[in-house]
Amino acid sequence: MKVATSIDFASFMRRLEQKNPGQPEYIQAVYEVLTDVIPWIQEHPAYARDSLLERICEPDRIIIFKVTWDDDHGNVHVNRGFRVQGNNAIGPYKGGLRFHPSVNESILKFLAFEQTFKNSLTGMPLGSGKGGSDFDPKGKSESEIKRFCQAFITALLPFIGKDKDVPAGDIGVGSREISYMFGQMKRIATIAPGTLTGKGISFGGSNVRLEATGYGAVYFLKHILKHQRDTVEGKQVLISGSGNVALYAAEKLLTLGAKIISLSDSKGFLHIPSGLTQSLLSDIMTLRFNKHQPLAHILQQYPDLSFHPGKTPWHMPADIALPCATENEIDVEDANALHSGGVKVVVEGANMPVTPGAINVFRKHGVIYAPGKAANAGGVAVSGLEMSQNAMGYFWSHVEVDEKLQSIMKNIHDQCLRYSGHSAGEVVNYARGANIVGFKKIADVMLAFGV
Ligand code: NDP
Ligand code: 2IT
Repeated sequence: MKVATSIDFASFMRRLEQKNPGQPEYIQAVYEVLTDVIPWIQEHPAYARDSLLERICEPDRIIIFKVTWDDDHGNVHVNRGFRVQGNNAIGPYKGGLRFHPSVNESILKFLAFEQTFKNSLTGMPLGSGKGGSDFDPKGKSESEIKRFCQAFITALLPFIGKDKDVPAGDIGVGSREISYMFGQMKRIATIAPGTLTGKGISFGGSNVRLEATGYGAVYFLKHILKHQRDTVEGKQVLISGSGNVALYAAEKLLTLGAKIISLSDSKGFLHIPSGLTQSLLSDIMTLRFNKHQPLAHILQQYPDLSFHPGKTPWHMPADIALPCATENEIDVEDANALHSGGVKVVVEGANMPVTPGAINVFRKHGVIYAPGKAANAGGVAVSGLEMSQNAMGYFWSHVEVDEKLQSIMKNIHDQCLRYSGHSAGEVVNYARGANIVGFKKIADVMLAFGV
């Protein structure tokens, strides 16, 4: 019998594209990981066997279901719901739910694929998954959002469970939606609290889960800078997005003395030339999280600020960029503008916000690039801590969870550094480190389990 000892990158990608036509985001995510993992496998041929890579790339299963709900005028709507169950080698499927009109199989497969490596990097026993719907929450009333959430989770419930698959939030799914879904689950079934994470603290949620992704990304940034013998204090930072990840990253950066000069949403970006203040941030949080209004409405309270419709913040001079909105929001042109504007470090709060071409621009110019699967892992890590607390029937204080989050982010940073393979004087390749560490752990477990 002949056992494979090497993998040809080009033919692997060709086969993947043929098998998954019309799924560019999924192909892009796999391409980014294999750029690092295939050369590593050539040096470690034990991992070329048993079709390990094919098995990690192909999700275990994809559940597609109909979500029917009625609007406030009695019209009935049909949306499509999905759950991609990626890989459960190291633990139950785990990952967020996204409600956004762009949601399709390609986007959820890319997100589930990224989640496999991210969850592996946390060091916790968490498998990977992602789900959601093409439902557009914008312009919907509170009761329409509620009815949609109830219909969605009713359809998904048979496929999830605390030891099976544990959803959480993502774009368009925050505390409000998680509460509606958890309420409906309790109404129709006996469910363990650990079936869903991101819950309110008064009904089984964890301290710091709300803040965890943004805080975690800033903790990761702190370690990057520390390795450069530098700190966040006084740095000019560009942030995109004004949702959960962006605003809690901003909150943590403010406490560390950074100057945040932009936020954004899908309509454009807000320029804050004199830097974000705590009171402006509180008002933006109220606007976005409580009133669910577009970012530009902040000008009604702060007429001196400027909002730039249809534009992104990447052409402004700064030291650091934190893309925290969505995938592919920094392309080659943006990357060149960031480099020309003096940006030295790019940390992904969002999932895959930087295109492969833009990553190459950063590499060419020595800009440090931290991939989302490492830098934004704080969210799912605290989801893992929420599951642990639910299993114990106990809870940890804000300080205790925050300390655990800090130590998890340090550990992820240090592992990426160790496996980055950079030579002395070279810029640390955090992406390579993250891809290899994430892959190796899953691969070892899959080899141990056998086919
Ligand atoms: P939210 O829904 O809270 O916020 C999303 C933000 O991104 C909003 O400002 C939104 O603007 C903007 N945005 C969304 N889609 C687009 C688009 N197509 N173009 C431009 N802007 C857009 O989501 P989160 O903050 O939770 O998620 C942001 C990113 O972080 C996503 O990539 C998500 O996958 C990732 N992430 C989230 C985690 C979490 O714990 N929530 C964990 C790890 C990663 P608008 O309101 O106008 O649509
Ligand atoms: O992309 C992500 O890591 C998330 N949306 C959070 C997943 C989770 O299960 O907390």
